[in-house]
Amino acid sequence: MATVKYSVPNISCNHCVHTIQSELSELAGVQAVQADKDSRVVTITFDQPATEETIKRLLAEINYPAVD
Ligand SMILES: [Cu+2]
Repeated sequence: MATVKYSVPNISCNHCVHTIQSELSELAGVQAVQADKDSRVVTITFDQPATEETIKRLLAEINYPAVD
């Protein structure tokens, strides 16, 4: 199990937070997702088969690309 934090500058409102949390939660292996509107940071706890790569790919696909 790993936890990562990504800066996601496109987060602008609670709708963004909801979208990110619901989309990422459906990715196999993701255990927990916390998106913060004020800091624009997404914290994700995950296990296999999810990887940083699949998480980042999904974020990019839904128009919330992560910045390292
Ligand atoms: Cu929004």
